[in-house]
Amino acid sequence: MLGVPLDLGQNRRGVDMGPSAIRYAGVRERLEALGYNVCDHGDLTVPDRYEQEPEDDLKHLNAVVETNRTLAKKMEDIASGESIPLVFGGDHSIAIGSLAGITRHYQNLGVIWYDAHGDLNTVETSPSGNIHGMPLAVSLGLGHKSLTGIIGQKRAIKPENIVIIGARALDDAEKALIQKHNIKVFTMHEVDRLGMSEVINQTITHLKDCDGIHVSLDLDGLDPIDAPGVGTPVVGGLSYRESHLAMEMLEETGNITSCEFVEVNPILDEQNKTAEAAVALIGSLFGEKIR
Ligand code: 4U7
Ligand code: MN
Ligand code: MN
Ligand code: MN
Repeated sequence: MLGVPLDLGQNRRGVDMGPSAIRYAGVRERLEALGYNVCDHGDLTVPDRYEQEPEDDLKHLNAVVETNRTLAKKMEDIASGESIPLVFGGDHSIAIGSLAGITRHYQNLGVIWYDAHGDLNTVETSPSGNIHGMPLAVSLGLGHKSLTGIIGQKRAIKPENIVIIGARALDDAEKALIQKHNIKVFTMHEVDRLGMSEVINQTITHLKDCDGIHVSLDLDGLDPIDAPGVGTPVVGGLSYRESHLAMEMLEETGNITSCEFVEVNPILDEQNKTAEAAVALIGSLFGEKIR
């Protein structure tokens, strides 16, 4: 386990407390009860928001780059062993560093992006300038060169190795990019039509040639009723039960090699409900069964 209490990839205060909230919700005990030998690497030291200069088009670029460089090195170390890296955010910009590190060990990594958003903006297309809306584009090698520089190669992830699940708030430029690169997306429309069981079956088929699969779960993929403690909630999302089913089915494949749970914001939450949902989903992704 590794916490990355970074909040500079977006505007709302509080997401830096995500790792504490997830730990407080009992993630370690949950994993130990499943028989795992848990190694907690603690939280990465991140630059403080109060010490930041205001920046215009790309907010807090240098601090986000610095944090993700450190994270990439750390992830490269953790992923090299027998262990399954489990990262707690922090905002979603930390996926830049985690994917940069993990892909040093995989030729053909698959990524499941469980999110209300596409996170496929670049500095040119971003409506907000917030880097948490850009990590998937960066992983494809698209965006500001300081960000893509972290991944160290042209692209960390191939477009055909991405599956987005739960999308319901895509910007126009993101839609164009999805079409251009033919990225597999199960929007809420497809989830409603197919059901989560079929969505996950098709996801598994889509990623069958990957040598590892990383799950990047943004808690705003869930409906705000089940996960109110997020900075960018979008109504009409994935339910708690659908999300459990998704995690359980992914666990059954035995092919998940790393994961991250991001965007938990305890300040906006209702009695740690969102962190508790994250921990329950982590339980399912690591093999917890109802029976
Ligand atoms: B998250 C947004 F414009 N697309 O780029 C943007 F709607 O990591 C939101 O998925 C990004 O929570 C949300 O700022 C990023 C906006
Ligand atoms: Mn999101
Ligand atoms: Mn996201
Ligand atoms: Mn968000």
